Amino acid sequence: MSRPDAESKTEFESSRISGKGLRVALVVSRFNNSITRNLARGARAALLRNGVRARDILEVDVPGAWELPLAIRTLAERGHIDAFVALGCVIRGETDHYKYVAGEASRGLSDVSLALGVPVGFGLLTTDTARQAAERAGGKHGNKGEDAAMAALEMVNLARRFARPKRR
Ligand code: INI
Repeated sequence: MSRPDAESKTEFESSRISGKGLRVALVVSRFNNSITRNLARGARAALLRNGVRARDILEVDVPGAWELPLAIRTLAERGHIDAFVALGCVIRGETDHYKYVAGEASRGLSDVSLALGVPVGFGLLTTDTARQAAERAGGKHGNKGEDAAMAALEMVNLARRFARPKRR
């Protein structure tokens, strides 16, 4: 049985989310870029709306979803970034390729986030059709890029709330 929309949407603690003073990187796949451009647009708008300064948003692109995890690790090693937003789109084709790209990219994003201890908003669409993807990239099902950006900010805020006090 399908669930009502309100229950299946990601819920954010909007009142608790602030992006003030944060540096955030959008890592965007060029594969299916008519979709991923819209994800990036939604993510950027959400960051700006929540207090991240335009100059503190870094945007880099990569060939496909497969490359997202390594790009994040590389950026994390080069400079201070408070959170990442990974944006990509894998559409099921006729072959098993979909399964490997979608599965391994997803696993890689989880691995890199846990290994670095840095939030990675998961904005990787995995859909059966291009239409379903478009509906989730600024269409009738919202914009998952925006959701991923909000999730990343919320996780930075959570870490700050529970930060250990500095020893004197
Ligand atoms: N990359 C995507 O981001 N989405 C896809 O749907 C996709 N498909 O279907 O193949 C895809 N493949 C490319 C992959 O991410 C790598 O960029 C490529 O294999 C080079 O390493």
